[in-house]
Amino acid sequence: MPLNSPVINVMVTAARKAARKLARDFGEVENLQVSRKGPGDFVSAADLRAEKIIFEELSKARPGYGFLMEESGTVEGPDKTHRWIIDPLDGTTNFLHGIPHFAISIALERDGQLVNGVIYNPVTDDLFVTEKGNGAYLNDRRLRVAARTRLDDAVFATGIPFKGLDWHAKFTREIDHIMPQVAGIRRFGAASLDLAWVAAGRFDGFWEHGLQPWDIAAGVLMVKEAGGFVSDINGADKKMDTNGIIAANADLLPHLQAMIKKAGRAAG
Ligand code: 2AM
Ligand code: CA
Repeated sequence: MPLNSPVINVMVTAARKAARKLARDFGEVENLQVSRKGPGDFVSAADLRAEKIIFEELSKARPGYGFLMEESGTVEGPDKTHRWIIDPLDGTTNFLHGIPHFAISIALERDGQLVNGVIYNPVTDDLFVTEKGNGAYLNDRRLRVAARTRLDDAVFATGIPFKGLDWHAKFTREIDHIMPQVAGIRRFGAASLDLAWVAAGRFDGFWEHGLQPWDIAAGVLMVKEAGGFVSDINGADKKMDTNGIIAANADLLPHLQAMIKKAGRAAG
């Protein structure tokens, strides 16, 4: 891994340690598919266990840093300049269903700016790492967003709103509007990996409403360090505390933003 600063090593060590447990638990989940009760409670416990492993590893290596975690929320530390943003299991629905597409996502903020990110898929052993100013890597390969400029050629990833959200109709309009203009649309179910795959040039772009900081923090830096751009869902500067995201290369981002805006206007 060409990025091997001390802090990256700390993050990778924590991610790999949690991943070993998560991968074993995933094996068990595959067995539980056929049980009547299903794997729900088991998965919640696996999620928490992974978060605890990451929390303990990072606390040991960098005492005093703050935390924002999907399961345990905010933990303030005496060091107010650093904050870890952690999703111990992104793609929970996939994990629950035995679909091998999920990841651990860890980002580090310094003075409110993203400075490091690690996204790790324990099943494929894809390790994405990034450092502000020093690029983004998948294992040993430097990442660069795709160079495609034409919508006709573009494959975009998105997130289909799940149960309990109130923008299903808006999403349907977006699909109606965007689908005929692009080569393809994909829905894989783990936002951290969607962004990592934009960084890797696999997807030409990604949009999703309603995402939380832990879903996207590492991925946002990954995309930027691979030469891509991100905005919030309205096309404004992406802030960690606003929901929704659009990511793509410099040519396609304005097109994707415009299509999403137009679909929204169609609602009246
Ligand atoms: P999660 O797996 O950590 O929950 C998929 O659309 C993206 O939305 C994933 O990154 C997923 O992260 C997030 N998400 C949040 N709440 C969700 C839910 N109830 N069902 C599915 N995905 C959810
Ligand atoms: Ca998540």
